Amino acid sequence: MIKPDAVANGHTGAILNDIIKDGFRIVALKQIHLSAPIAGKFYAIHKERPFYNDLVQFMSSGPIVAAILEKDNAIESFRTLIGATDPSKAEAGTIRNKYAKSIDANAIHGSDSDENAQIEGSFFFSAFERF
Ligand code: FUP
Repeated sequence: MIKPDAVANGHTGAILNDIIKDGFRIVALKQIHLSAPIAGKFYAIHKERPFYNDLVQFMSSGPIVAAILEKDNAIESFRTLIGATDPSKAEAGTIRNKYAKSIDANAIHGSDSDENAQIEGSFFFSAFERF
């Protein structure tokens, strides 16, 4: 998911280009504006964390771009491509290093396991939207 900060700053095309150039295939793609309740549901796993309310507010502050991506070893490969959660710690050349400004507005989200990738993919896309 490309987050509201990166979409608002006009980085959608550059980020998708980095993702494609890294060998990912786009299976599904859409731009949508999440309501606060829907963003809260997506991040329900973080409900008890101190940053949850700010995270939900931020993730519903503007449109996001959701995608399902395919590649061998996709989870690990994508996390290498996006860099550390805190952009000040993200390696040079990573998406967060290039396009993110803070740990809360950090440009992009990647699933952390195959299981969560299935859950998160189904959160955004029906079977008819996957190719
Ligand atoms: P990541 O898997 O890299 O997206 O990171 P996490 O799942 O740990 O965190 C999810 C989101 O919560 C981050 F993208 C941004 C937000 N967050 C904060 O706002 N503050 C924190 O200290 C940690 C995470």
